[in-house]
Amino acid sequence: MRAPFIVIEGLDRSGKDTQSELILEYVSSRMKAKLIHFPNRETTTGRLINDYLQKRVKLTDTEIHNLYAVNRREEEVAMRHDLLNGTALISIRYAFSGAAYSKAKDVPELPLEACLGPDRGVIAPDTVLFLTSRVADVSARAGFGDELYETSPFQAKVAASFELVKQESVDSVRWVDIPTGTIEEVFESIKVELDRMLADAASDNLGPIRRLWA
Ligand code: 2DT
Repeated sequence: MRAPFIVIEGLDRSGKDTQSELILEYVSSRMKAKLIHFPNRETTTGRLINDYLQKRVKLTDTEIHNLYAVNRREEEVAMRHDLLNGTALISIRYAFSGAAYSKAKDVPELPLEACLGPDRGVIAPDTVLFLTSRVADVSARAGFGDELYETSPFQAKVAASFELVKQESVDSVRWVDIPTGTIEEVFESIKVELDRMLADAASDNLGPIRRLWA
């Protein structure tokens, strides 16, 4: 049985970590499941990305963009193996953040096509759960401002870029905008999608692994 690949996306501090724990618990009660997170800060590329985000090293916008994409490609073999062997994957962030954050920088060397390019052909998730949120809300949350991208003007640009990325993605993935609400309300909306995917997985209806933006 091919297992589902679920991505949770959204602005910084939009509740991805909290919801992903709930998703993991829910899916784990039905099938094997793993939580992953991009950037994976544990690998060599991930440590460099971490130093960049903590403002300890400087990289060009193109260098960091490509580094994030490599950080994802490093996991492809293991991800494919898990999905084909019945382990559901829940990923906090993926190529959608990759394209949206770099596009939000609004620099000439990274037009939308260059932002999508390095991730074309990666494993496509079955569903993207996009946590909608207002910039004013996320910027008021604890810890906001610690890392490089956590400023309100930048988050507003990221929100606009996610819209562009969504338009590029709707043909190849199921993209679901999850309305804001309490933790419980948000999870209720998410559960509808999880039930659909779990039913598809159980009846072997997910189909083969697809490629993103390819
Ligand atoms: P976390 O706060 O989730 O650890 O993310 N980012 C992330 C990018 O700019 N490109 C990417 O490809 C990915 C996956 C979003 C750390 C920051 O990294 C940004 C916030």
